[in-house]
Amino acid sequence: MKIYISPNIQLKYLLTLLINSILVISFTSSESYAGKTLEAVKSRGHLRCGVNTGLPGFAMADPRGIWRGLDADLCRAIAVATLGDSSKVKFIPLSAQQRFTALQSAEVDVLVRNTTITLQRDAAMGMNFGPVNYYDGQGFIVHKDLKVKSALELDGATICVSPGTTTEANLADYFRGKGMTYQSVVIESTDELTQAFFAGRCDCYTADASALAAARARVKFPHDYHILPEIISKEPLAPAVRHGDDQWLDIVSWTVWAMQLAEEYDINRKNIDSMLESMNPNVQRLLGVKGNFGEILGLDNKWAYNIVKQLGNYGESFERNLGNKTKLKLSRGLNQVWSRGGILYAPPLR
Ligand SMILES: N[C@@H](CCC(=O)N[C@@H](CS)C(=O)NCC(=O)O)C(=O)O
Repeated sequence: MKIYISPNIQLKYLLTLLINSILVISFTSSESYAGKTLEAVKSRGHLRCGVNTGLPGFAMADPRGIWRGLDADLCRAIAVATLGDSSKVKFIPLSAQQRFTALQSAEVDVLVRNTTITLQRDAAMGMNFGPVNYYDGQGFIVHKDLKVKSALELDGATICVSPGTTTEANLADYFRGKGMTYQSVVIESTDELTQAFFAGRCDCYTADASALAAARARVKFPHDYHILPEIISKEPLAPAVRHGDDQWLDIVSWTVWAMQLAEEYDINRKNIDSMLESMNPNVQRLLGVKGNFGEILGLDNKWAYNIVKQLGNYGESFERNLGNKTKLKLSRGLNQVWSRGGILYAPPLR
């Protein structure tokens, strides 16, 4: 297990960004990807999708080796859009620190790995982000024995945190802003990090709130742990692609939006064939009954129909992976279509 305790997180974070930026410049200047990703995926016959090494609800291989989760479903949806078949994906597990170089070196076609959009990542690291597929925020979890009720009581605490994440940087900002101190225990593998926390090596574990729910769902006595009320950051998680291939960004973006639009128009896996008869022009355009919207993207006109037929709409994927029937039991909150009180607002497909 690789553990180190770092008093100066901010410097280390900047150093990681600098190294990543140098790698980005060397990769992007030597190769141009314009329009090439779709061609590469088609000729290879499968999508290479960068995912988490194991985050329940988002991307995690089940005991049979089948990848499950909201992010895994988005990888499959992109495979359906481009190749017509949800099984044509190779899942590439990546740690937080590996993820950006894997995308830049074209080891993956797309990164769907609980990754927060930030200005640095967007503008200085050679990436473009598609639409958010999960609105998250950073929180803290503690053992109930600690009798801590608020993050403001964590002064001097030992905190488990993942390296190369916005989590690490937000933690430093939050504590500095409150005039509090902490000692971080930084471990690259999520599995080992959460094990270290549950074994009592840290007073507290900080991560995206969905990841805290996922971690708690994995322990024997989840009720021994308390997720503190403070959410200290915005973590809009979105798929990322390389700069320089606009068509590919459009495909990834409209794949996210197609699943959200299907939910907005009440199209699901069960009723989709009867929806082909719908008189609603929005439904007709989405399902390829009218227009050539797939073709405009470089895809089959039945791209969105195929996605929903094989995987369901966004809400179906959410419920299957994160909702009340899962161990995570996350509520829809912001991650609901706008017409039902959330902030998922897909643009018009016309
Ligand atoms: N959303 C944040 C955090 C993402 C993140 O990587 N979180 C950790 C904690 S759940 C993780 O997934 N670690 C797993 C790993 O690095 O393999 C980011 O984009 O920086």
